[in-house]
Amino acid sequence: MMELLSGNEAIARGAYDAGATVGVAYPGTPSTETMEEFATFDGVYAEWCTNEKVAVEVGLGAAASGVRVLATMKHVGVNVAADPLFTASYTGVNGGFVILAADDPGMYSSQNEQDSQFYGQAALIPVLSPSDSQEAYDFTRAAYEVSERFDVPVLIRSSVRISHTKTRVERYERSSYVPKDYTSDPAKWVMMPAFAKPRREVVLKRVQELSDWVEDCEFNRCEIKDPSCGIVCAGAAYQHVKEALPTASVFKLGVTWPLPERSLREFAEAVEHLYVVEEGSSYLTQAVRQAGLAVSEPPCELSRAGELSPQAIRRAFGFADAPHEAQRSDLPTRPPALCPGCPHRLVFHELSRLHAIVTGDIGCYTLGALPPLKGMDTCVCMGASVSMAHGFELGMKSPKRENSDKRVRPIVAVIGDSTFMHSGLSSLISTIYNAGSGTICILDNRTTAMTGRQGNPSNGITLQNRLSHEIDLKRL
Ligand SMILES: Cc1ncc(C[n+]2csc(CCOP(=O)(O)OP(=O)(O)O)c2C)c(N)n1
Repeated sequence: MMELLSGNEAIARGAYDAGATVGVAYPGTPSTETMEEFATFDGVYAEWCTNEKVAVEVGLGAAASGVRVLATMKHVGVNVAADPLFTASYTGVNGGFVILAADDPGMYSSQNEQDSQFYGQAALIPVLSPSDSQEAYDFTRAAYEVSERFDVPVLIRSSVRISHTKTRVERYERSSYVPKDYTSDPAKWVMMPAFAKPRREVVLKRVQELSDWVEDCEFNRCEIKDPSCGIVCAGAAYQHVKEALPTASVFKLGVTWPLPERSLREFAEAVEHLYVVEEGSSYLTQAVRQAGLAVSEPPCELSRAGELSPQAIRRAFGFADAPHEAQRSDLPTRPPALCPGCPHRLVFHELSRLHAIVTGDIGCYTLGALPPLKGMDTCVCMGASVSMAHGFELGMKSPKRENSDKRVRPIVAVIGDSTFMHSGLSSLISTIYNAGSGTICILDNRTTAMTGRQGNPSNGITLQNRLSHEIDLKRL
């Protein structure tokens, strides 16, 4: 059956067709639609968790019990989930556990750029990097086999171009997966030092097994054309390379950790110059160099900032022409703005008038930082408004500041309802515990607006519209 699917939809279908029955996520661009799609399938359970750490822990529990699980998040969500993720590499899984990390090079809707492949390398869990929706489907489906065969969570690393572009996908029969049995095994699951030390040996042995497996893995392929120029690439970068340098030889990686070092060495021997083209980081370049291969630099440097494009690659490789660029620059820019009539405007207006130091947070309301409101001093990561307000309070109370009139500016944290539940709550508890006295404004618009109006604990609307509790913010 052939369908036109976005990478996100393809990942959801891949998981479903692999027999996954539990989905856990916290929304975040560009990953959000994946779980929204998965939640619509027959016979699955899916939920928004309060944050990504919780999602990975719920997912790990479900996988431990023996079912196949999909967890989805954006790249910064992986930072939040990193704690359970690194130790899940030690415990392993039981039912297959696949985690989508959707990166946002170009920062279309993010506070930073990160390459999630580093997480796979650091946590020693395999990373599959699809370059179109068919691969997103195929890799996700196969990731469950990999997860169970090597008893390890598997990371699917996508990026905005893959997540949101629709390409053709051929689907296969849904697997008739039967959940595995669960038997208590503290030596595998209770990660205190006495048990974690032997598990470390298991992890290291697994790295060797994965390194053997990846050499013959069908997700990597070598396309030999012009032997003077060989390019190693993966994900969206592969599509850009094919368009920009159609005659180049290409080693296309589907698995980006661990690397198929022997196969890469053979490719390097078959080409005169070996290059790595990648987006937003030097992860792959470093990894290929670590494998002992000499990587050449293109004539002009490829920027590590922003999204890659065929034009940028052509320029880096010394071609003067840059197709499509003129059309691009004709497009008007459309900076985001608070919706007309948004009640939060007044909050920022008032805070500006009070000349408050406003520690902000992430959500629609971050736009209150822009003119004409200009009502925000900081915005770093989800939850940081509350803890940074406490930090400002500590700094402003400093005795060295005795004669400064700056100390009289009120300090106010501004945070949305979903963001408060995500991680503002633990900051609030810390502030109260430490006798902080700042003001916190929870901008409760009864929804997670920024990512498309998902439910959250303070409005009590769950992903699959189950009967639920609504947390009372005032009482809390
Ligand atoms: C760790 C992390 N996860 C997810 C996101 C994506 N994200 C940014 S703000 C936000 C929620 C915003 O909802 P809310 O706080 O209710 O504010 P609103 O947009 O409704 O004003 C989400 C999911 C992120 N930036 N960082």
